[in-house]
Amino acid sequence: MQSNPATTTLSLALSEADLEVTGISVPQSSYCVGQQVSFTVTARNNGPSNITGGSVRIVFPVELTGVTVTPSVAAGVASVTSGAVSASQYNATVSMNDEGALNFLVTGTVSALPAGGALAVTGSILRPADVTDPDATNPDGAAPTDPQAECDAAPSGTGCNNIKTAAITVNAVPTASVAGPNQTLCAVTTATLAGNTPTVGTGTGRKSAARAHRS
Ligand SMILES: [Ca+2]
Ligand SMILES: [Ca+2]
Repeated sequence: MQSNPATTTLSLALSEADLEVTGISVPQSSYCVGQQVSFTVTARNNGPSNITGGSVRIVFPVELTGVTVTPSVAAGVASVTSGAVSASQYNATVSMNDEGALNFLVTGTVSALPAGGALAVTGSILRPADVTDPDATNPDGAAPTDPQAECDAAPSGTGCNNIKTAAITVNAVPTASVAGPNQTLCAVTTATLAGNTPTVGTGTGRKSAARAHRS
């Protein structure tokens, strides 16, 4: 004996949000070793859905020490639920309504000259598990954890607007062997510069004979 089929209503909400790191702004063209550096990462929800539980990650090199990160609302409705610096990363959990944006002001001290003479920094924003991002969603069903893996996954393929990088120039200590060209000397730096050796050449000299004076 069979009962009549019971009817229930099931609501499904499909959430999609194009999350983007719109840029990394650096106020100074170059910095000195020992100086405080600051830069701002801006993350935005281009919508259409609101998100809760997105992740913002900022990665910086070990030469940037004593790092603090101060978030603030850049546009619309957005907030940071939690955020912390650990090793060479800052990770935050964020909520952002459609068209909301957050600024993250990063400050730290350049403790040593980084490889290549620049601090390489990266800012990224990652979707929460229940929201798809049109250019950064791995459809494998696993919860998203790696911004680059989500960014490069099919079907959108390599690249996305969720990750931005910047190279912040740090002035090298001048060396004696390059005393000639213009160099930036940092106030906290001392350098001994050798004078340039004058160019040595050969030429023909001529001596005029003194005229005898007739009387
Ligand atoms: Ca995106
Ligand atoms: Ca992609």
